[in-house]
Amino acid sequence: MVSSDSETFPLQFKLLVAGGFGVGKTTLVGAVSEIEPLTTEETITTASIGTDSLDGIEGKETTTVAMDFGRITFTEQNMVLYLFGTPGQNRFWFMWDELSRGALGAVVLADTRRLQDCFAAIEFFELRGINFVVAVNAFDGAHRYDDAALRAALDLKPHVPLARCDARDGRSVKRVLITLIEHIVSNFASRAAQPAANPTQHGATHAL
Ligand SMILES: Nc1nc2c(ncn2[C@@H]2O[C@H](COP(=O)(O)OP(=O)(O)O)[C@@H](O)[C@H]2O)c(=O)[nH]1
Ligand SMILES: [Mg+2]
Repeated sequence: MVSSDSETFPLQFKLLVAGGFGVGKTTLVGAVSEIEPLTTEETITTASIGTDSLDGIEGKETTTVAMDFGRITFTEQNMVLYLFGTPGQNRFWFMWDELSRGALGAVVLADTRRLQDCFAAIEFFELRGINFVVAVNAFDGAHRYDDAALRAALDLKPHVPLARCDARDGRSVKRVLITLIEHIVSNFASRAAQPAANPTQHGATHAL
């Protein structure tokens, strides 16, 4: 699926970065983007205090009003990923459908101190059949849970990858993105391998 011929035009994919307010979406996009991330951060004003919960993220001083945008090139794979950070606050839900148009997959960032904040994002992608991985962001002082406990708490389907990351560390974020791409590729492959509903097309399953 991914060509290694650098002469050919790169494969370009749109990916979303979702999760609750203050979970590290802007940080993640900024850590890997090779272009100056296009963000629309605003200082948290007294107007948004009370609207945006700051419990557990008292150090946060800015908020993404619209979205983050970044680009990352994987030269060897001749692949370019475009990252779109979704606004975390509930009052921006109306933008999600528009943003997710044409998206190949998503990273749902989770903070173990406020796991419930990513439930809405998980449900959104499940309902729309958009492939996603959950990446637990390693905040200082946050309790470390094992995978089984996290999967149970998030009610994650067994096939959904669960990753750990530090959103400030580009290499860590790249690993999450690669996990997502591998998940997408394997889902496409297994869907293509499913026996066709029409018996006359049965031979198509052997094409892989
Ligand atoms: N310790 C730690 N802090 C982080 C990490 N990711 C983000 N932060 C901090 O958490 C705060 C919120 O991050 P931000 O990217 O603005 O969250 P967003 O609302 O999801 O875009 C910022 O002060 C970040 O510096 C992380 O992996 N570890
Ligand atoms: Mg942000």
